[in-house]
Amino acid sequence: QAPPVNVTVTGAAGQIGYALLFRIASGQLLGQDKPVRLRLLEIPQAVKAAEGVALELEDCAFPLLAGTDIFDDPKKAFEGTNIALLVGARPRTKGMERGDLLEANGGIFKPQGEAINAGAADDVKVLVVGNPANTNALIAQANAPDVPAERFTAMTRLDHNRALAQLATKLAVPVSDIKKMTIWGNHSATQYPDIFHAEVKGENAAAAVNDQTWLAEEFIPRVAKRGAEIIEVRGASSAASAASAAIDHVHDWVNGTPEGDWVSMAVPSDGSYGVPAGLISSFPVTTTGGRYEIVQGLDLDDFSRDRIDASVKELADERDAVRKLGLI
Ligand code: NAX
Repeated sequence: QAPPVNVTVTGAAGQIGYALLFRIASGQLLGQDKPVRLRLLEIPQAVKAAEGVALELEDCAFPLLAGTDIFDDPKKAFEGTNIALLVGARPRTKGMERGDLLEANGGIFKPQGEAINAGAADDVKVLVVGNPANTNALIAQANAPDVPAERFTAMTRLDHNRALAQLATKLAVPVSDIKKMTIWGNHSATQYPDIFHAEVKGENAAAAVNDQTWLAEEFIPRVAKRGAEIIEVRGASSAASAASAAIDHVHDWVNGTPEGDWVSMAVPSDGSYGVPAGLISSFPVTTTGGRYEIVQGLDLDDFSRDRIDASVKELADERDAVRKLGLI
């Protein structure tokens, strides 16, 4: 058997962690031929809870799980790590301004970026789930100058999957009939789920829907605000669906996207589609051999352009704010 792949998960005792770790250990993250060793990072107060999760992981007797180690020190947690899933973050609490939120998360993602820089494996791939995910990824990346910038990504796959599900319901087709969905911009309410390049059994999805009012007034806001809808109905924020999207994101990054389809990932912009270089913004990407490429050459009409620009502007504002705070 191959040597185990080291997977570090932060916020391991949280609700996404609880939905994520068992799927990683069962082989769904990397594949059924890839043993994994889990490295869990938590804050000291939550280490005991993480130990409880580790006991349960043990009780699953997963054949692919080579072991679980628990840390409260990022330097140790990221030592030798190949895949880093940064889930733990500082949530927004009542009365907190955006600047306070960015600063509090800077206190988490700056040292984690430094720890990745210092000790991660040469092939490390990083996915940031903890919000504000795009800007937290930017902070980590800026503090890991020796790691190639493109290894830092943020999660918009949950938004992508939500968009697939909403469109499939609207057209009364299975989700597997839909290809080439795209989420552009920030993982926030300004994100733009784009069906103009999506296909339903090879036909253009926007043409198949043929309902601009539904698109602008139902689909886009419902996808963008689905997180709030889940909180309202479930009484807690999305956890299993977020974990599932994290599995999809890393799985496809490592194992490749199928011919004729793409996925959405927030990745450092290379200037494609007028998104300022360096911003970690969501794009349509294809992956092969463990590398991703931004899909090129898509035409954007004014409707799409305006929405992408608005979301990208929000990302630029967040970047400026964390720059002022000295975090990048
Ligand atoms: P929980 O509050 O259940 O768990 C977070 C865990 O992180 C806690 O156990 C906490 O002790 C730990 N933590 C805090 N600071 C840490 C640090 N410095 N190092 C290590 N661990 C630390 O939150 P959960 O529901 O699991 O959500 C986690 C994050 O995912 C949140 O920031 C949330 O906003 C974000 N989400 C992102 C999504 C996306 O699509 N990108 C969707 C789902 C989710 O809202």
